[in-house]
This record gives sequence, structure tokens and C-alpha cells, in this order.
Amino acid sequence: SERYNAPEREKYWRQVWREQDVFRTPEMSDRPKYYVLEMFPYPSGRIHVGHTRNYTMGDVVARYKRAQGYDVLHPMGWDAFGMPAENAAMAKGVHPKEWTYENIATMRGQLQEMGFALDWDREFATCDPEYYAQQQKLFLDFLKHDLVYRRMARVNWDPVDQTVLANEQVIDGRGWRSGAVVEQRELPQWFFRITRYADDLLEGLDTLDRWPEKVRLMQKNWIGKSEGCLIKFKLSGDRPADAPETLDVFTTRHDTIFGATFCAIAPNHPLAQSLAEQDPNLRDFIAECQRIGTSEEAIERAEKKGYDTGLKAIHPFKRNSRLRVFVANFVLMEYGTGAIFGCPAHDQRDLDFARKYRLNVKPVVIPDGADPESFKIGSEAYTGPGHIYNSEFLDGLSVDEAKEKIATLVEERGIGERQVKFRLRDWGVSRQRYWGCPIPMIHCPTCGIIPEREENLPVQLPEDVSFEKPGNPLDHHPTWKHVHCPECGSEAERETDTLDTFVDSSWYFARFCSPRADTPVEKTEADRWLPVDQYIGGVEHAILHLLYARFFTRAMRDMGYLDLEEPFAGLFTQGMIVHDTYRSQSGEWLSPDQVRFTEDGKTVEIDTGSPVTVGHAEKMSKSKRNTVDPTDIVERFGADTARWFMLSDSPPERDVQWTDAGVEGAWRFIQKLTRLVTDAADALPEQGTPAPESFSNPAEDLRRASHRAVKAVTGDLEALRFNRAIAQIHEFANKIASAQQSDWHDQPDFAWAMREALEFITQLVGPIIPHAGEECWARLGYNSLLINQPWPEPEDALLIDDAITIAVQVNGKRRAELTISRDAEKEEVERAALELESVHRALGDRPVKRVIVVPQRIVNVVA
Ligand code: ANZ
Ligand code: ZN
Repeated sequence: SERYNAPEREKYWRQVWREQDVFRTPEMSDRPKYYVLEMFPYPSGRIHVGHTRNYTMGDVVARYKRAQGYDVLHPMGWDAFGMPAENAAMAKGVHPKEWTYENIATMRGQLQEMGFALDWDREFATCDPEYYAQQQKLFLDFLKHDLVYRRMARVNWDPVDQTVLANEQVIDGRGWRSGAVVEQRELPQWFFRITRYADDLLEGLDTLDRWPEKVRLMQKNWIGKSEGCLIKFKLSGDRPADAPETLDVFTTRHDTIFGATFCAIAPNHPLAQSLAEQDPNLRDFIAECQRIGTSEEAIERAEKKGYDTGLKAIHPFKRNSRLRVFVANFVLMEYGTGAIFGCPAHDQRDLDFARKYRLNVKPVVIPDGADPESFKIGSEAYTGPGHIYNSEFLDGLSVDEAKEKIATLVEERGIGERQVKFRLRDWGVSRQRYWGCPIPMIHCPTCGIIPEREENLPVQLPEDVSFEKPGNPLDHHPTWKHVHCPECGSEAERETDTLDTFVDSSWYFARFCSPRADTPVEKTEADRWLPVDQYIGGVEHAILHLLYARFFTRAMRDMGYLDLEEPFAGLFTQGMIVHDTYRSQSGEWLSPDQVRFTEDGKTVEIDTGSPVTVGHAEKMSKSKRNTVDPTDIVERFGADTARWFMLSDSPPERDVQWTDAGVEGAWRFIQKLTRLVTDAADALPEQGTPAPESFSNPAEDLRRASHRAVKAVTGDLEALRFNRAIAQIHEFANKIASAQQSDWHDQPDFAWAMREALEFITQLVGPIIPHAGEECWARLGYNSLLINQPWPEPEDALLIDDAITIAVQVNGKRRAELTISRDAEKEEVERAALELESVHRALGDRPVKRVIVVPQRIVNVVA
């Protein structure tokens, strides 16, 4: 038969869907709801196949749940603020707004081409003033609830570009664009008080049983709850006049207190700062430390360095032991108290430091059973379990017992206390950028910093901005920031910082419930749809985005907007699509159409014939020229081919290798499926023909395969095992194909079973390759759309592996047949027999006296 022209037919089906408005979210009903969401894209230019795998998974879930009878919400939008738009403005002179909305238009078209069942009426971009107006409203609510504040904070400052840089824009201590050595500056910054929810965010993780374990663990570590102890060390030596008498350290290993051999403070600790006033060398050292940057990773990687202040800290339990006090680059001001006692034997950083400055290494914890004489610390600190020794009154105690003892003593003596610290910091949301949500605050010389009035929202971005001068265009706009104070009317200035784009993505999922509301969310709609039942996205967002969204949900709950804590009940993190890369001998990246494969298995450049270096399975990136544009695939093979291919072979959480062979394989399957349906269609009974009384063996056999396929694929889709669902469907298709080899159409029962099989396979592929699904459904004679069909339900009797059929009698008269597993227990056979409709009828009102079961033969119900 004729080939199925996918690209052409797909266009037709998409038009039918559009005309019948089938993707519209249903009105409120009694049906259960299901909210499926994929992390919304950044409109960078074009959709990339890597994205489409993610959206295909979401689409399969959305279509499957819809068939299961759920009201499904499946929206799409754009995470549209951010640096790349400004970079494009600087590089190409396009306005960020124009650049962004043009990209959105292109990418929307590409997503529509993939046939995703998305409710486009709910679309929005975070740079739409309607969206950020509501975000500004939320900001003001946060302010009222004391969830926003302003304080000085360190930022990376690029002295050439005159701009603040994000940590990831600092590369080896230099500005990513200017190449200038980055400085640390203190600037007033806005913060969200996420730490108020630290405990709550931690505890909530336990309820997220449909999240990957590794993501929960990453969040847990990020929040980083530590139960420890604050200990005050008396200072001696030449202390600056304004310095306190004690050095407060935070430790989680107070059991190792007798192993302390030095103390260290952060370069920006107040004590370091005041010492530096008198000491130019220390000033230089501090400046050097600050060049490492503010990111924890950078600090972790840097070589451990210190500067001896000359001060001494007196050991709290050993009066005659005086510890040197260093300023050290590995101590962070932002954690604990910004000061530590160092115990080199049991902490690796301390050990590296001690080796460098020739400090004492004194082990105080020894593994149980080890010999104290021969137990030595080499280049690795001992951080394992054991008991305490070399520690006077602590000797012999376990680590936990020793901690308990020290904490109690410290509290009794008033030289410290038990403390819980979190690694989690408040969230700095200020960005000195143009293309972001303006912070709705006003600086008045008389009234201070006050909120813009709600009725004046949104504080809209000006469009006439210039990117010629370095720095924040909002700041040097001639008029925008000049306003009158809403309180006193005097001349005032708008805040020119905009919000971190992570703010935009922290509540968009809630906005989708009522995207046009003139409040951030409409309560009834949010109550109807939230939480998101299935969220799908990249593991790169496992920490910040998800944590911020969880924070926003809690904050919005406390402000009365929402009635839940956890925004995402189910989370799935998908793997990437990877692709070979090709590099010429001179090191240039080549695109796949510049190379060919020789017969003896080499890869060569088409133009020159010279050999090419192949990089296997690398992440797709424009610079390596190994990206695949979904539009090319859609035009050549059809969207279904791309959809089928991306979910085949690899488990969805793993990476999948993009190969031409794989794409062709998917295309061939779709051809095979449509051929199976088309070739059989004319010989099938009419749709809706009642089932024959009984089935011959080959027909029965086909029916079993059909019902088993339904059962198996359902289970796989429920568990998001798309590749396994596809494998089951392949097997089922082979079964149908071999059944079609026989003379099935002459036998009405077999023909009936064939229709059933073809309907089932069409329904099963529907969520994955929806265009081909509609095509087959129509070829099976239906005028209705497949997308509106309920999901098929397998008959239990046909699922039984080794089934037999036995007669059921009532008072000795044959009344029914029972199909049941050959090795069913007597009780099971009895129960199944009594459930039969015809047995009920035969019994009427008479009570059952006895049931006689002859296994594998007969059941007699005696009334
Ligand atoms: C003494 C000690 C001995 C420590 C030992 C560890 C091992 P967690 O558990 O992650 O909370 N620390 C405290 N404040 C710090 C800061 N601002 N910058 C860098 N390090 C800091 O980490 C707590 C431990 O990290 C503390 O316990 C402290 O070192 C260090 F064998 O105190 B410990
Ligand atoms: Zn004022």
C-alpha cells in the first residue's frame, strides 16, 4: 500500500485539532484533575531537540491522563527575562524586547509543529507587563510580611564594564566579557528571607515521595542543617581597642576540642578588618583573598592560605594552651560566626592548612580497636567514627557522648551554647540589569526607601534605553528613575535594580491556573489545579529553581494566596540528548553534513577526504555544531518520528544518543503501523459490532496479546517508563503483523479480534505519536477524534497466563462458564464463580448452602 506521508498528514491533523479547539483546558467538573508541566523554556532563539524530548514526555503524560478521564492542565510559557537578551542588544543592536518576542514567536511555532497538546490560551512570558505587575504585587506583599529586606552585600564588580557580575560570569577571577580582574564591592542589595523557612523546606522534603531521591538529597545538603555549638575563646595579645574580648567560633565537632591547634577567621570578619587598619600586609592579604570571588566552589578550590594576626586564643579547657589566630581564605564570613577552631587531625581543610604552616596535628578520635601507638595522621584527616583519646576528661567517650559533654560544660560555664545553623543563605535578588522585573521601590530623601503604591503597578520598563554606556541602562536613563515620592511628593528616585530571573520562575506554575487574573493568582483556580502533579525538567534545576519555588509556595500560603506547601507533587528529571561531534584536523568543528563514513569505518571530511576526529555522545551545543533542529526532522520525517525516536531505546532519565539510524527506525515503525491498519481496514467488521459468543484459538490468542499489551503499556506509562512502553508496542505490532499473515478475514471471530487489536494499538500509540494515532483511528472508520477517546481497559480474564474454562452449575444445572488461572486455589474459584452474573440470576433469592469445587473441572453451587 501507499506510504504514509507524515509531514503532510500531520499538518492536516494539527489543523483539525486547532479547529476543534481540543487543547483547551476543560471547565471545572467532577472529574479528577491532573496538572502536568514541563519547565518552561528560555526563548534563546530556536527550540533544540533536547528541549523537545522534555516536552514530548510531558505531552505523553498529558494525553494519557486525559484519556484516563482526568481534567488536564498542560500549559506553556516563556522564562523571558535575562542576560542573553541584553547581550544580543549589545552585540547586534536589537532591542531586548524585540529579540525576545521574536524568539518566542519562532519557538512557539516549533512547539506547535511538534503537535503538543498545550493550552495556548494560557501562554504568557515573564517579561509581559501583565505578569511582572503581579510579581511586583507579590514583592510588596513580601515586604509587608518582612520577607524582603535590604542590606550591604558583597558583589563581583567588573571595573571595566562598570557592572555587577553573577558568579558564573567570573571566570578565573576575571570578567567574562571584559577580561578585567574582578573586584569585590559592598553594595546595598535586596534579599528574600528564605531562611525563615529553612526548617520547613527541609522537613517538606520527606513528603515528596514522587521526587528522585538524589534531588531531595541535593536540596537537603543545600539547606545544610548543622547542629553544633558556639564556643567563646578568650583572646590575648595586642587586640585592637574596638575588638571584643572573645573570639566566637562555630563548630559541629566540639568533641575534637582537645585537638584544636589554631583558630582562623574570615578575611571580612570584623576583627580582621580592624586589625587590617594597622597592618598594610594584612590589607594586601585580604585583598588577595577577595580576588577568589564569592562563590563557594571557587573558595573550595583555591589553595588554603592564611595570615598570622599575632593574636592568641586561649583554649577554653586548657588554660596554658594558646592558639595562633589566622585570617584564612577558607573561612567564610557568611557561615556560622565566620570563625573556627582548627583541628587538623580530623578536618581535611584544617590539615592542608596545618601542613602548609607547620602547625601541630594532634589526633583525638581513634577508630575502635586501633592501636594508639601506631595510629598516625598522614595526608588524610580522619573523619570517621571511633572514640576519644588524648583528651583528658573526654577520654574513652564516643564522639556523640563527647559532644554532649562539651556542649553541657560550655553552657554551664557561660562560654557558649548549643546552636543550629543552616547553610542556606537569604536569597539576594538584586540585579543591576535592564531586562528584568523592576523592583517597585522608591528612594525618598525624606521618607527613606518606600514601596511604590499598588495602584501604580506595574512599574514598567522603559523601552527607549541605550546599551552604549556600560552599567545598568535603567540607571542612566534620562528620566525613568525620577519620580515624586508617593508619601510626601518630594523628588525621589526609583530603585534601578531588577529582580533575579529565578524570581520569575518561582511562581509561574501557579500563574498558569489563572493567567489573566488581576491578582497574582485566583484562589479557586489555584485550589483546583495545584499542586502540579507531574513536573518534568532538567536536573540542572535540582537545587535553586525548585527550592525557590518551594519557598514561594510557602510564602504565598502565608500571605493567603495558596493552600498548599509543596508546589510539585511529582518530579521527573529527564536525560539529555547527546550527539556525535566532528572535528577537522585543524581543530574546526564540522557539522554532520560535512562528513561522510567510508566503507572501512572511517569518518572523513566530504570536501577534502581528510580524517575527522569523532567525539561520541556529547552534549549538544551550537558551538560544537552538533545540534539538531527539530524543524528539519518535522519537515523530512514528521513530528511523530522525532517523538517516537526520543522516547525509544533509553530510559527517560538517561541520555539518549541522537542517530540517523534511530530516526529512520522510528520512521519505519510509523510506516508499519499505518500499513497494518490500512491493509486490514476493509476486511474488518464495522466498528461497534458486538463480540461473538466465543472465539477460536487463533482469535483468542490475538485477544490475549491485545489485552496484555494494554495492561503492560498502561503500567509503563503510569511509571513514565516510555522506552519500555515503546518496546511493548513493538512486540504487539509484530504479533498483529503475524496474525495478518493468516487467513483471518474469512473468520468473523478472528476479524473481530483483529479490529480490537488494531484499535488498541492505535489507542496505545496515541499519546506518543498522536498524528499517526488520529490517522489510524480515522482509517479504522471513526469520525470522532482519537484524542477524545477514553483509554482502553483490559479484561482480566484475558490477562491470565495459563487460563482454563470450566463449567459452573447451580443445583446441578449448567448455568455459566468461568475462565480462570489453571492453578487457582479452591477458594479463589469459589469466589469467582459466586461473582458471576448468571449464577446470581440462577440463584435468585435463595441462599447458597454449599459450593463444590472440582479443581480444573467443574463448580457446583448448591442452593
Ligand atoms: C572544629 C572542627 C573539627 C570542625 C573537626 C570540623 C571537623 P558543617 O558541618 O558543614 O556545618 N566551619 C564553621 N564555620 C565555618 C566558616 N564560616 N567557614 C568555614 N568553615 C567553617 O561545618 C561545620 C564545620 O565547618 C565546623 O566544625 C567548623 O569546623 C567549620 F575535626 O569545628 B569544625
Ligand atoms: Zn517622601
